[in-house]
Amino acid sequence: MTDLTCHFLGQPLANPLMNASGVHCRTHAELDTLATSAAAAMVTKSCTLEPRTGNPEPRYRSLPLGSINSMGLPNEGYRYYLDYADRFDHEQKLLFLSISGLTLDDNVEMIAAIREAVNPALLEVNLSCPNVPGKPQTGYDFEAMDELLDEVNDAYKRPFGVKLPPYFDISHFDAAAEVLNRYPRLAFVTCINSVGNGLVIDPETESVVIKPKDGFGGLGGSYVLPTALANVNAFYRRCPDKQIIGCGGVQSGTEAFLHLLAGASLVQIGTALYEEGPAVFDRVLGELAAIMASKGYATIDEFRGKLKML
Ligand code: RRO
Repeated sequence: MTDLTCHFLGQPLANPLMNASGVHCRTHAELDTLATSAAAAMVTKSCTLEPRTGNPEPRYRSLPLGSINSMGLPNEGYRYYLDYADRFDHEQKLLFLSISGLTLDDNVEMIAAIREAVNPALLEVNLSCPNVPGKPQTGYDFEAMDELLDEVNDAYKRPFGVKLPPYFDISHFDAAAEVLNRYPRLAFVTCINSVGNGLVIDPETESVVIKPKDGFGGLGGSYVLPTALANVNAFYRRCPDKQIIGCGGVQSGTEAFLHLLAGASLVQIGTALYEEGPAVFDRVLGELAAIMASKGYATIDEFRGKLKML
């Protein structure tokens, strides 16, 4: 029998799968369908202080190798997700609450309210929304990132995590990890958010395919798998006291296996969940179990983080 159980921050979980923030997690109804899915954990849509309708449509497009989006942080406001977390059955699944304040003060205000809540949801601070016009990604400004983490660390006394943008240079992996490692209570790192500001052009219509930001948007799906694996492994190596959540390009058991091999403790599904709905978790878990069985692995710990070098 293949055992898919794992641990996250000391908590046992039935399997390592969860949704990627933004997909199937904006409304209570969507969150409820995740709650009844085979995923062992789930995360809410990144939220702001007040509700937002987001960018004009079309703002998401499925593509042969993935997706492009410029949603613009549509969400119901943090109180809505906090309310969900307060009423959630935390025995059933691990719940993450993702926040993405438009300013440092907004983040601090949301954290102050979350701090008072009694529910055990895990806080994730999104440092990497690529789609709000005029708002650069905090994760690409190491000084701003340090300032924000310093505030979060002061305001919030429980373990928390961050969602990072993809990095593309070894010096940036080093610099980001150095900042993250200043904060021992920063217990997990989610890699990666979408690859920001891609441009997809339809040759037939000679047009961009999404409306906001002149067609520029975040890429997900197969386009980003090698970048996601690189970031997971880079932070797995550099942040030995933190757990890594892998996100990017998972559409079957094979990519989930690769994320685990690169060092991820949990694995998120975004574009494939959008395309297939929550049944994707059953399929990917079955495929992952079959891969493990074919390789003679009885547990995830036998191969997690054990990527081989040449
Ligand atoms: O809402 C979005 O446009 C969005 C967000 Br907050 C994010 O973190 N990543 C993304 O691809 N889209």
